[in-house]
Amino acid sequence: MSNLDLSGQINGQQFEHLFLNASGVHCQSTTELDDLLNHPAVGGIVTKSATLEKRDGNPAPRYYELADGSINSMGLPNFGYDYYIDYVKQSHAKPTILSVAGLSAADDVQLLHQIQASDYAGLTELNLSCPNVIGKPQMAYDYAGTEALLKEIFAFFKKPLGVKLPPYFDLVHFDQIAAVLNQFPLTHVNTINSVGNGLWVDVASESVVIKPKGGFGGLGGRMVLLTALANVRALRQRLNDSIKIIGTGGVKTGADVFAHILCGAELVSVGTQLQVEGLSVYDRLTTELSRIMADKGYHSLSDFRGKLKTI
Ligand code: RRO
Repeated sequence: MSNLDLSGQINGQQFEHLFLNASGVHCQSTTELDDLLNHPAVGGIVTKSATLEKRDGNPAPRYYELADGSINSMGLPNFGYDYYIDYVKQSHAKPTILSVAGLSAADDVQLLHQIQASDYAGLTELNLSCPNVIGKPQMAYDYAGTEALLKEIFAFFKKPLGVKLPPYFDLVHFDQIAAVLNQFPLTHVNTINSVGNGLWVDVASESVVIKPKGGFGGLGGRMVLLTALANVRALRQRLNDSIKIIGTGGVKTGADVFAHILCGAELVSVGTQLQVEGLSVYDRLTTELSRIMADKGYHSLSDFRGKLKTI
């Protein structure tokens, strides 16, 4: 099992191992990012989405673990752009993805100008899908707005850039977002962000479980696996081959990882289950995935990537 090839590539950058963290989990501080990079089964890291200035985020409690996943309304707590660009500019043994999230389209443009002007040469990911900033809708649900923003960005941004997308739920919406994204030289899309604005009700206390926004928050973990797989699959069927897909959402077992790859994911990131289980989740997932691949006689992810059968 140890000689399996679990690698993937984005924009020619080799990720020796397919696993990443999902942005937001174990990636706010440099210590957490170092932990991830030092783990042998982690192929690379994604930073917490950086805003122009440091933010404390929403009031606690703002993350709650459910039997089958999680609900969060963190509100973009992060140490600010300077902190994360300093980190990714250092020399690391594995690829880095700098996630950025403006609080407005103008902020997005400014963040990307700063990256363009820096000497960072790695991957950047623009988060178009944070569901938790009060009063700020998720940009990627506005197709015309996303197109206009990407047009403005690619007029000056010449470095490798991908986007983080929210989940879509209608086949026409997959067509619409793919038609926008295919106009641009994106390196990748990362799909899905949390399923925005769910609500958990604790019946015993007759209460919501997180404080911000009256209890509404983004859903993650196993309960979103089917939505995540649908988004990976539908986008893989529609996007240019050059735009790779990072599959995010609902991964709890090696079989879930296998399913993401079958749907077309190049790499797979782990969010809620990393929060629940800690870094050892990557060892378990590697063992479980490797066993499935060995049983099926597969040697590399490319043996089955995107090869989901239909009936
Ligand atoms: O910080 C958050 O509340 C957050 C972000 Br930026 C995001 O992209 N997705 C999410 O579930 N939470």
